[in-house]
Amino acid sequence: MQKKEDLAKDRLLWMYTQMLRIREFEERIKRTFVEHPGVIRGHTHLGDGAEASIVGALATRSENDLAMPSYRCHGYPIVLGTSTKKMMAEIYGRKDGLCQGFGGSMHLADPAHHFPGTSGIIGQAIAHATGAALTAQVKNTGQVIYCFFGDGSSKQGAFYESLNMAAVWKLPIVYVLENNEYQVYTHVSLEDANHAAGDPLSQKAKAFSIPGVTVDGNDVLKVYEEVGKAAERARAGRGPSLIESKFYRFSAHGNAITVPPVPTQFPEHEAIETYGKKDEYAAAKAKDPILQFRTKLLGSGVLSEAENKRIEETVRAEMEEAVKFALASPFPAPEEAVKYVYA
Ligand SMILES: Cc1ncc(C[n+]2csc(CCOP(=O)(O)OP(=O)(O)O)c2C)c(N)n1
Ligand SMILES: [Mg+2]
Repeated sequence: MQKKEDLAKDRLLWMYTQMLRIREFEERIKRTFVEHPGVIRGHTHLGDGAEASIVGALATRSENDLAMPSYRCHGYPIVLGTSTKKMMAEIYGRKDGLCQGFGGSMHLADPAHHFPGTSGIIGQAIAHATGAALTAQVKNTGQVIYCFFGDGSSKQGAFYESLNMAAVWKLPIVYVLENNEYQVYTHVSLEDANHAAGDPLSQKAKAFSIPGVTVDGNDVLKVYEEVGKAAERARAGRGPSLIESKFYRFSAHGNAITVPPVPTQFPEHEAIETYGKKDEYAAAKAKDPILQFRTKLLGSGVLSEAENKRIEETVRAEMEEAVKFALASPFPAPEEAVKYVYA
């Protein structure tokens, strides 16, 4: 893996573009709730705010490494190369979706692009990813598994059992604890509701004698650096690490607006307004990971204003196409409902 100082211009621009693609994809889903009410059914959890954390981590992958996140999962396959048309169609519940419309937002899967699947049962994806790391070790595939989960999920029993097993067997896995400050509506801090004991949460690594670091999850290059070290360690057969990546969840916990009255504006601040934390939200927005990276790239001459405009337009056009594709796709036939049910 290259040092962050040595990353070539095209790699930096690739990272920036992936961050924009994730943001725009999520923005299009928000707009869907307003522009095409009733089209998205069931819960949808958005990952805006996590762009630097996701891209910084996945930029350290080798070709066959797997990414295994939790249910807030749209950003990862976008970076891995999954078709955003198929993703959008899946979230719209359509036949041309990634999982023929049966999985929806929480259960995207694309094994061909190193994205085996996700789980709506929080914490369980940690166990699944640990199992995948055991497979990689037993079969000697050379793969590293990138496991992502939230601050809330880090309290689950599966977290402790999995990290214990991975540490004992030195499994090739990197645990990325995404501390976005919230578990549904409950804040992580000690002063507030205190849902998760321990600060920083990365100190949980000490219990397993594995490296544990906390990183600014709004800084894509810092995430790249720390996750990169952990991935190299895993690949060298030295076992797992725990990286706590700290950023902010810009959207409400989840969205499921399927019945009238339809809002005229997406309730972006829903969670924040529930708590009356507009200042907290504004402070987090000032540290927006995309804004920070863009400023850095413009300042260092890696990106020009003209090139930025071109990238933004390309990304917008891609997601516009994804929405059109999804809307044009039919629903699966009712008789297909039991097709993939085995028990
Ligand atoms: C086992 C289980 N318990 C409770 C829930 C309900 N639930 C859904 S998301 C969530 C909080 C997850 O918080 P976190 O792990 O921080 O992830 P984030 O939503 O912030 O990405 C809970 C409790 C669930 N899905 N599964
Ligand atoms: Mg959280």
